[in-house]
Amino acid sequence: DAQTALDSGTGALPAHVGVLVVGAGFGGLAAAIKLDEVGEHDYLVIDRGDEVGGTWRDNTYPGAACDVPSQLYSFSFALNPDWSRSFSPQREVQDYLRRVANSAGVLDRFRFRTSLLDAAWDAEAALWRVNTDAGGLTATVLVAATGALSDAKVPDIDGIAEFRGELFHSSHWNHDYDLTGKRVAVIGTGASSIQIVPEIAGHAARVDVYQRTAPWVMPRHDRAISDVERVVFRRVPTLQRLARAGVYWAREATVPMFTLKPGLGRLAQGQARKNIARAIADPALREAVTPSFALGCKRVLISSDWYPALARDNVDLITSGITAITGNGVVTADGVTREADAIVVATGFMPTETPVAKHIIGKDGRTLSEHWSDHGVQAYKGASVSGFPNLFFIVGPNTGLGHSSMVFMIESQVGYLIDAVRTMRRHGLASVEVDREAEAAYNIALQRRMKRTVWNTGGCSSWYLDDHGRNVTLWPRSTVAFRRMTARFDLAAYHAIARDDVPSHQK
Ligand code: N01
Repeated sequence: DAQTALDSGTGALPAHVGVLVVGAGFGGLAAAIKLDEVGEHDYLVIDRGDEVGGTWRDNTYPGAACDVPSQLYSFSFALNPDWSRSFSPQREVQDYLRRVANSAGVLDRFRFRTSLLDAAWDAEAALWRVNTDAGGLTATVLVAATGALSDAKVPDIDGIAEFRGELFHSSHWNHDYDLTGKRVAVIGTGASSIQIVPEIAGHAARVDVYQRTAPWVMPRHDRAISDVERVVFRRVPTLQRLARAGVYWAREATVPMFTLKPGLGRLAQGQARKNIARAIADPALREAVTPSFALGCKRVLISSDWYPALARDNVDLITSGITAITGNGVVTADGVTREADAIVVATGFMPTETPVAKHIIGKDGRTLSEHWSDHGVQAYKGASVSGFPNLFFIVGPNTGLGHSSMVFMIESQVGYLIDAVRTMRRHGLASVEVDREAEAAYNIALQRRMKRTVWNTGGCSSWYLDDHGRNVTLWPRSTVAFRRMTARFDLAAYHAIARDDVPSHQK
């Protein structure tokens, strides 16, 4: 399967496509499959990587696994009866995506090792002029399915470039470098770090964990899925759908805790505190790992081996801030230098910057980054931006989740895209551009709702927020509400131009 996924997608680029999708992760793959399903075969997916998978292809660090229950972490149209655990290891998610791509028969429409350089809207011809490092093409519709967590954020720590040991980001793990017996510094205590540290602590000589902010960590109730369950799920898919629905609604029931009544999180905080008390005897360490903000304000992490790992003799939690990195170690504000053979930078990604925005040039000749730096990062229904006709986002602004599976949100957004493409065809439209007023009204209402969520009131700073403290990342309602909102492409909110009014338009 892996070889087929690698071998496909190597042909030359066509001169023009109806729909160009950038990104071959969950989002791009779902877009391809659904376009195919409705008979819109004139599409192409490009990706800078070697195969499908996106973030699941790239994040191969030790311990990488999904922190959303596996029953929820698959497409609704391709359930996976073969998950081996209730929380899937990265490899299984990646294998699943390869299998889905292969069996859908869409890979001949993918071009890998192809990076978007720029895409500029040509208003006269009503199409996108796209340059990639594998050549140029034009596209009627451009879909940014590039993900929120695809570009690594490496902090600009004084002296970081001078470090003479091995240094890599969690999403670019160097598997050729053996950490056995090494002194390892891990910077960051987010979702990636809490999976990495317990895995490497057993064979590294020592691990220094540099914590800037303690996260809330709930127990992870992971278990093996038995052969019997797998056979049942394979033979009776309805039972798997029922199991999935159970997990789904349990997650959905937690939405008010994040969005309406942040106080409800105190119950969960009690559980998280017990999780600390069970694993850590040292009162000073207990205090150091106890967060000072409301649960939910940052992503709630799950792990049953994080605190036990921190309690190991060869693991130290360092809470004094990093001031510099030298040729052979890390210096903290208390004046101590700790030597390290390797530094793992688990400092996250650039979700609010949306790096692809630098490459997309709208109808007034400015990039989407420039547009957003004036107006704030925002989109209509997470999908469309005024000034950028025929551009659609999958995992656009304010479509992320703190409580459930992104795959559900991705399918909603793909549904909106597909309906847009079909609406354009049905009405003979060359372009659709969301009205500035509709976009503004949508975002004013959204940010008003955001004000009472735990992400804004919980007393933390997080990657959910932009430089002005606006949450531009998460969806502040239930996923059901999002599905309803995106069920139909909302043509009334768009300025449309008919094909007949664009003489040179590609049919
Ligand atoms: O990144 P993060 P991540 N000096 O941004 C710290 C998803 N994910 O890669 O909290 C020192 O969460 C930073 O500190 P602070 C998931 O959505 C999913 O761990 O900003 N420290 C924080 O502790 C997740 O939320 C899975 O004060 C610095 C850490 O680095 C998202 O990916 C698994 C620093 C960064 O945490 C990102 O997770 C893994 C600096 N200069 C990830 N800069 C699943 O299981 C940052 N930090 C599905």
